[in-house]
Amino acid sequence: MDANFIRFLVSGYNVSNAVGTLCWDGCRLTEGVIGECLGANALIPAWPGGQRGRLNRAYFFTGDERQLFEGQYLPAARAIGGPGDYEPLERQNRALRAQVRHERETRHEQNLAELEAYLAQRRAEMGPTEDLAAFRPCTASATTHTRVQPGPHGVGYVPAYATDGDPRTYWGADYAPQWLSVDLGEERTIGRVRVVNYADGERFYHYRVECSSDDESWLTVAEKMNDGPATWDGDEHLFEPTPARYVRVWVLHNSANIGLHVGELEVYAPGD
Ligand SMILES: [Ca+2]
Repeated sequence: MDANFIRFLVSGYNVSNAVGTLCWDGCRLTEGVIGECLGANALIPAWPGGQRGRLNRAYFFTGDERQLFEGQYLPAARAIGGPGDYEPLERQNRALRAQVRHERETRHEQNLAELEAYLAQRRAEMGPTEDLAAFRPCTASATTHTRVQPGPHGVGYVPAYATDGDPRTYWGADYAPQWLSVDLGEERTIGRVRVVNYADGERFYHYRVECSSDDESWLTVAEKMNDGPATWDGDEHLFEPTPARYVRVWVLHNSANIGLHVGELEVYAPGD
């Protein structure tokens, strides 16, 4: 394959996106293309299987894939007669890439605004609640966000979904263990938590619930280590009255896949 064409290919968003499209179609890239792409600091898009070029260099075109690739994308290369043609194309493609990045950032800001509006609406709909964790700020060890599954508002399965009062919106992170923590705002005495994961009728989760007054030393107050299937009602745990400002769920296992999920984390005072 012509080296100039590969440089042209990886310099332009549209054309390198086309490579991504081919990847989604099950295409694999040759060692040479991977090397050129990495040399040009171009991202090789992830495709089913979740691999990226830097992690796995063993991609090769089959005969059909090569035919598809050359049939669809080599015509673009014919616009290049030499280095003099390549440079303006590269400038144009970099400008395109900058525009796409700008549009993506703008969209991200819009999505964040939609998430905030959604949370405000949920809060208004729910009204007063005994749940000390409701709409309190959450943090987490990680958050799942992929272009394939960008979450309800396009910004990932963010921690805020764990305290929005809807079990079916959830925080998510991949590869156990992961934690989600809610800040109650001040130290409270608590005696009951309810944890909802994600329910499909079969899968089960293992998790541990801890609380802390200083976000540093933690006391385990509840756990679920049995293999009972997760439900949308979740699991309720009663324990001795305990002072806590922070309540944290370590999700240790999901029997169905690599995702760890908390749909709701509710926290109550003893007797509530
Ligand atoms: Ca939720």
